[in-house]
Amino acid sequence: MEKTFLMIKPDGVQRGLIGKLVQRFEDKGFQLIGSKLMVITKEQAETHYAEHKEKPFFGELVQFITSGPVFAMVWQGDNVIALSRAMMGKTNPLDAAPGTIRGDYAVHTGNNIIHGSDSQESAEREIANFFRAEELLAYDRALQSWI
Ligand code: FUP
Repeated sequence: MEKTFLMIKPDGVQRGLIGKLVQRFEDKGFQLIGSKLMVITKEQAETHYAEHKEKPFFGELVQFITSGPVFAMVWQGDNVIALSRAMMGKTNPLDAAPGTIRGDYAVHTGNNIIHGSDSQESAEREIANFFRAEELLAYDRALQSWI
């Protein structure tokens, strides 16, 4: 089953959006198989955003993502990577459609509430950066066959 790494960023946690955002992914039909509230280390942040290392906003990005607790999650389901990206909306909230998470809750690119893996390769790398294998719990749900 496909898995993705989603993370409610410090702005989403500070604004009290954890419950609402978890609800959206549960409502869609995805299964939460791991989660934790954590303050990520500078090393974890730099690994997570390694593709942006040379960008002018890299320092600010690492500073922001380590500035307070994040809510890290692993979700499972068919096409969960692409579908959760669609639910999040475009990176820049100016382009994010109403009805998406960033379209509904975010104003600036820097503080855009949530991260989601953009490919299977990123998902595997990102899950390994934040979770140990034993922290992920696969379990059967009776409702799953209806989705
Ligand atoms: P996304 O995959 O939608 O999270 O977007 P990116 O990987 O392109 O960017 C990661 C994060 O870098 C964004 F969530 C916010 C930050 N960023 C900026 O601050 N400025 C930019 O111009 C682009 C991205």
